Amino acid sequence: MTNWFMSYMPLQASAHSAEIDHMTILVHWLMLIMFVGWAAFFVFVLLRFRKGANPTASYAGAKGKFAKGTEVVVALIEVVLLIGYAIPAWATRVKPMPADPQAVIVRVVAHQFAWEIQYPGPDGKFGRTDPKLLSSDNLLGLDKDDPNAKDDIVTSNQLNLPVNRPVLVHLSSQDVIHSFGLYEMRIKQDAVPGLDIPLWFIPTVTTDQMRQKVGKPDFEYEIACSQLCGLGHFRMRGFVTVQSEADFKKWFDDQEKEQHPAPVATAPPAANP
Ligand SMILES: [Cu+2]
Repeated sequence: MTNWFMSYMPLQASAHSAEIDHMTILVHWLMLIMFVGWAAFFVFVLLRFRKGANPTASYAGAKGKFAKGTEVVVALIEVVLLIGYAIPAWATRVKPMPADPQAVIVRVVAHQFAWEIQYPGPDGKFGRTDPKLLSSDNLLGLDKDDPNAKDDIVTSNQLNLPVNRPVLVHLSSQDVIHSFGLYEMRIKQDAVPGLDIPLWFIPTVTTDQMRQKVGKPDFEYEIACSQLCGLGHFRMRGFVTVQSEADFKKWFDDQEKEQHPAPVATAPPAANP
């Protein structure tokens, strides 16, 4: 059943996705057993207490201990799933990211209906953003006069990440509640206006490797907004490109050159003859 179940799931592409899937499969097993069990019990009750066999209603109720016993067993299994699997998986995700100077730190800001991505640049500091600076060509509201913003890289709906390095995302929203869903990474987190919510994961499969796995040369990891956030919710899609370290560095350097071209050196004034 595990293989059958997994064939309906997005492929795993982050370090913790197998753990999440393991728990999801256990929960589905429990639900399947309960569905069959309760359905059989329901049919049994329909037959056992049919009008023909019980012409006069009994107001005392059934005396059997079976139903109560089953409820206790189901509750116990749920406690085991919660304490043994769900809480530990949640605790790892909300723990601070493993200290790693090589981690990629990025801001993701949701708005109706797109994802704005901000990389801090080589100085490691995010430039200031301000809602007053929002405009059609500055969808992040970045304060370009802030010294920390001078080397920041800003993209729309495109998040590039290196493979096998922890990624720390600072997630926020400019307007309503959105939800940052990366299905192959088994990541989903609400983006809430006024809050900076950290989340982290380690991508383990590059986009190129995933294209080969799924046999689709145009496959892309998608950032799907997972909260109904307005009329344009259906088109609120971003993309994640997971790259080798060298490809990521090249992409980053190209963005730096494109977004922050070095000031053109002006020729010194010609000396008067
Ligand atoms: Cu949204």
